[in-house]
Amino acid sequence: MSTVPTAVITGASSGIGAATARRLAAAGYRVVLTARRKDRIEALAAELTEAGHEAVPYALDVTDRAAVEALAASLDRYGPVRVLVNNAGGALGTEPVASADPADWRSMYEVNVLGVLHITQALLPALTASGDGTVVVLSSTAGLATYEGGGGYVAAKHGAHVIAETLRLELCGQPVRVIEIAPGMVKTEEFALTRYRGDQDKAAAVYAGVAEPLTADDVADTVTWAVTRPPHVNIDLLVVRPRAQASNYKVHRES
Ligand code: NJP
Repeated sequence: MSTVPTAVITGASSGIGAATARRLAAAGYRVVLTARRKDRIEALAAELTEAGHEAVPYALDVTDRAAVEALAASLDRYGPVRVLVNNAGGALGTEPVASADPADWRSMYEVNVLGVLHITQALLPALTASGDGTVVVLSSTAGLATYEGGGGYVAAKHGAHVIAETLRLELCGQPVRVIEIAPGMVKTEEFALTRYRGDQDKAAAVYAGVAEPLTADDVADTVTWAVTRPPHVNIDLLVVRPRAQASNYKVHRES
C-alpha cells in the first residue's frame, strides 16, 4: 500500500477548498477532492495530476449521509486517511431574525454543521488508525461573534465551532488533533455571490474599498501551516483576518 499520506478536502470545487487542495498537494499529500460539482473537481484533479501530484476527484454532497459513508469506504485502498479538511459550507441571505426564511437556516445548518458531523464521523476511524490524524474545521469569525443580518450563518458557524471544541475534548489522549481555522473577510469568487443569491452588485459591495481582503490562498496557506506542524503541536483555534478588518464590524474602506 502507498505511503503517501491522504488528505480529504470538502468543498474543493472553488475558493478556499480548491486553494487548500493545491497547497496540500504541493506539501506531499494525496488529495481527495470532494464537492457536488463533478466537472470542477475533475478539472482540478487533472491540473494537479499534470503537475505530478496525486489527486482523486469524488463528487459528494456532505449533507447526504449515505454518500459520505460510501466515500469513507472507497478510501480504504489508500490506507489510513491522515487529514480531513472540513471546508464545505457557506452563507445564504442576510435577512434579520424577524423575517429570515427558516429554509435558509435549515440549509445552512445542514451543510455547515451536519455536513461536518457526517464526514468527521465517517472518517474518524481511518484518521485514528493513521496514528497521527488531523481534523480541520474551517469555521469563521462568524462562529465567534454575531452581527445584524448574520443570524442563520452565525448560528451555523457557532455550531461548527462547538463541534471542533467538543471533539478536541473527546479525542484527548487519542492520536487525532482538531484544528479550527476561523477566517474573517476572504474575497473568493462565490461566497458572497451565493449569500446574495447571485446578485453581483451586492456581492461586490462586501469588499468595496477594502484594499486587500484575504485571498483563498492566504487561508489555504494558514490551513497548510497548521496541518504541517509536528504531530504533538495542536493549533486549537486560529483567527485570520485581513489587516483592514479588526472585527466583524470594523473594516477600513478607502473611498
Ligand atoms: O466559499 P465558496 P469559500 N456538499 O462558496 C461546497 C468559510 N468562510 O471558499 O458543492 C458538498 O467558494 C461548494 O462546492 P459545490 C465558508 O463558510 C468563508 O469562500 O460544488 N460541498 C464549494 O466548493 C466555507 O465553509 C469566508 O457547490 C458543498 C464550497 O463548499 C469555507 O470558508 C469567510 C456543499 C464553498 O466554496 C469556504 O468558503 C469565513 C454541499 N452540500 C468563512 N455546499 C469568506 N469567503 O469570506 C457547498 O469567515 N459546498
